[in-house]
Amino acid sequence: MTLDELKDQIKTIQLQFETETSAEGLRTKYLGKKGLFNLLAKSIGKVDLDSRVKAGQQLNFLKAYLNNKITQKERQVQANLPWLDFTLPGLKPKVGHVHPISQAMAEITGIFERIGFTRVRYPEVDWDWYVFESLNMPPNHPARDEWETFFVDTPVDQKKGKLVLTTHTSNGQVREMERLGSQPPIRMINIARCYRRQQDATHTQMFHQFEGLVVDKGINIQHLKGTLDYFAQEFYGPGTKSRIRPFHFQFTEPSFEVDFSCHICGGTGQVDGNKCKFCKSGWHEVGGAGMVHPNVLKAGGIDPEVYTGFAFGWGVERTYTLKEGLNIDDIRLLYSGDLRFLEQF
Ligand code: FA5
Repeated sequence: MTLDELKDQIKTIQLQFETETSAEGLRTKYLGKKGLFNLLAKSIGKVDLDSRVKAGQQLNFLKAYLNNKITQKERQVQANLPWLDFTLPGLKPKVGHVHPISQAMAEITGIFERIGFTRVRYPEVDWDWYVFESLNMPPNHPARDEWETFFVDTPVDQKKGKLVLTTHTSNGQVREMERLGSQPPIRMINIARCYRRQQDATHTQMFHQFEGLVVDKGINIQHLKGTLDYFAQEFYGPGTKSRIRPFHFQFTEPSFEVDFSCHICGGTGQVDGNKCKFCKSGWHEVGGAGMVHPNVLKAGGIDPEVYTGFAFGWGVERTYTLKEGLNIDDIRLLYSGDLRFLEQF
């Protein structure tokens, strides 16, 4: 190669560079390891010996030229970038939190675990046997009507009947007896989703219940009442009382409805001489309870002549929304997915 030919090639590279419109990738294209400059520099060995020094100078000139031009272009790009103030405080990413009902379930679990209950979980789609029949509600029993049940359209099991969406957590009672090989003592707290065909300010189609079950020798109503009072004080605060009223459930005998005293009026039903607007009577109903029916113990393989037990089942949403300061008058809000509501918890 002659010196003139080398100069021509240098010129061609310069002309090519002048047509570049963007600064992006220029350094690699022209000055990179496999860039145009290096390709040309390799051909210096082909230049006549007496012109090599000059050829080297020409190449150095090209390198400096490219370096300057590329730096200029890069600076132009930087100058056009929007102004960035690195001293400004950063944007905080939104941080989520545990849903209020999950918080309530964790708190309820803790309260019962402190007095020796074990948290368990049982299927939320379960057999008719566990949801109704083993709980002393044979097929076609009118008491079943109270549980507005969603049935699952699947083949019926010969022994356990239809599959249903669990209407209450009481399906865990006989399951827990089976899990422990029908060997008391039993101290279970079962918290799960339940489903009923209901929808208004105090009912949702999907809700949660927590179910307590205690079975042992000599268990009586005093143990139930003591447990209710303990829970009332732990969950709602000191001074909260529990009250049981006669009721009917097929799976407990005797059966009760459970109320807790209202934190606004302290259970009196009166505020400054007027009816308490929050409770209207001094008490809030939260759920049901009772002494486990002998037929239920038998269904779980436990001898009712030797063992007795108590059970209770309450709505988590109902229990939670009665907490002081919450003032949630429509439990559907909890499942509305509305962040303006949820972010307050
Ligand atoms: C029962 O479900 C019984 N299994 C409770 C029980 C367990 C009694 C063990 C005896 C022994 P009940 O249908 O009353 O009972 O429901 C209990 C509570 O669940 C209600 O007081 C209410 O707080 C809650 N609950 C019931 N249906 C809904 C619903 N659709 N939406 C929200 N909460 C509900």
